[in-house]
Amino acid sequence: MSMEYSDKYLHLGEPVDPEAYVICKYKIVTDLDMKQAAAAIATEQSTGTWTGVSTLNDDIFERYHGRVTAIEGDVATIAYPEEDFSLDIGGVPQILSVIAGNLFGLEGLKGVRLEDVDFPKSMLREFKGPKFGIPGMREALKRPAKPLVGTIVKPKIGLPPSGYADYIYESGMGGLTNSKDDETLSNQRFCPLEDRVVAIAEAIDLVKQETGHIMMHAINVSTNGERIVEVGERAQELGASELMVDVITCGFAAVQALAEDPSIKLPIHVHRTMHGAITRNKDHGVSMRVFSKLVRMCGGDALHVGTFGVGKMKGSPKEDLANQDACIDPKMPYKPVMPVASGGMHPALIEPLVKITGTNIQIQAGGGVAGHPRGVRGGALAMVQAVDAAFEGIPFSEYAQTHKELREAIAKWG
Ligand code: RUB
Repeated sequence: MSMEYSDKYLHLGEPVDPEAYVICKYKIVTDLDMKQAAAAIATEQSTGTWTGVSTLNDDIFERYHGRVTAIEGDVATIAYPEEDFSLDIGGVPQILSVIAGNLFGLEGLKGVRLEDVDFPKSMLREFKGPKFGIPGMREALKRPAKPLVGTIVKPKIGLPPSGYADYIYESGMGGLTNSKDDETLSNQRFCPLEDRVVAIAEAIDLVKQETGHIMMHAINVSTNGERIVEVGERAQELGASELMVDVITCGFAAVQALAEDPSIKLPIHVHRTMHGAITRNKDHGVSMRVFSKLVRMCGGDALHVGTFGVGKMKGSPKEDLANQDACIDPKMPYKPVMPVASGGMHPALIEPLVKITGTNIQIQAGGGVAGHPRGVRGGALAMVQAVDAAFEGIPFSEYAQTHKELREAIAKWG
C-alpha cells in the first residue's frame, strides 16, 4: 500500500473540537505500523488515495482531510471535518460512505471494525429522531412503567390471514402488549399484506372490546425504496397500529423516509435482519452500537438490540448494553428508542434479562410463546407473568407457585 500522505494525516494528541468533526473509533488488525494503518484510513476516506495527486492543493487538504487524533493499542480515533458531509442530498448513505466505506477493502489491513461514532450537534439537528420512541409507545399502549411484552408470530411463514388473526387475538387475550410480523413475511400469496392488516386490526379491536386491553402489531413493510412510504400508508389506512422495517436490507434511508413522512402517524419497529454479517466479527465490520445511533437519528421508534447473552442470537451483556445506551442516551437531542430484546427468548429467561436491562425494554418471544404447552394464550400469559414478577422483583420460583402458565414454561424450558 502506498502511503504518500501518511504523516500529514497524523494529528496525534491534538485537541479535537467535537462540534466541528465526526469522530470515529476504529479497531484495526494489521501487520503495518498502527500510525500507517490509521493514516491509510483517514487518507482513503477523505482527501487522498493510494498515491499523491496533482489536483490536491494545500487548501483542500487543510480544510477537508481526516485526522488521526489518537492511537490506543489497536484502536485509532479518526476525526472527519463536518464539511466532508452532505446531509441534504446524501444523508446517511453519504455518512456511511465516509465513515464506513472503502476502508474495509484496503488490502494492507487484515481487519477494521468501526466501533463507535460521535456527531457534532449541528449534524444531529438535521435529523428528527423518533416520533414516538419510549414515551410515545408507552402512552399509546397505556403502559407507563412495565417492560413491553410481545411475540413474533410463528411459524415465520405459512399462516393465512385468519390463522394469523387468531394468533394475535390469543396473544392479546393473554395480555401481550406487542406482536410483529417476522422478517421474511411480506406479501406472499398465502398471507397477502392487505388481508393480514385488516384481519389483525379486527383481532386487536376485539381484544380491546372484550377486555379493554390495548396492543399493537408491527406490519412488515420492508420493500424497495421507492415504494416503502406507499406501502406504509396503505397499511396505515387499512388499520395497522405499527410498521416494521428491516433496516440493513432496506437501508437507513427507508426508516427515515417513513419516519419523516408527515402522512405516516404510526410507530416504526426496526428489525435488523442480516446485521450479523456486518456486526458479528469482532475484528471486521461495524458495531451494532453505530447502527443503533443511526436508527435513532433516522426516527426508528423501537430497535432490536440483542438478547444480552441470554437468548439465541450472538451477543453479550456488555455489547448489547452499549446498543441499549445508544437507544436511550439522554445527551442525544431525540426521544429514546425502545430497545427490543428478541431471539430465543422465553418466560424463564426474563428474570435474568431484566436484571441486566432494567424495565425500559420490549421483550419478545416467538417460539417462547407459540411453543408453550397450552398454546399461544398460555405462552402469552406465561410471558406476562414473567414480566410482572421481574417488575415486582419477585423471584420466579416463588411467583411460579401461584401462576401455572409460568410454572409450565419453566418446566419446559427453564
Ligand atoms: C425471534 C426471531 C427474530 C429475532 C432476530 O423468534 O426469529 O427475528 O428476533 O434476532 P424466536 P435479533 O423468539 O422464536 O427466537 O432481534 O437479535 O435481530
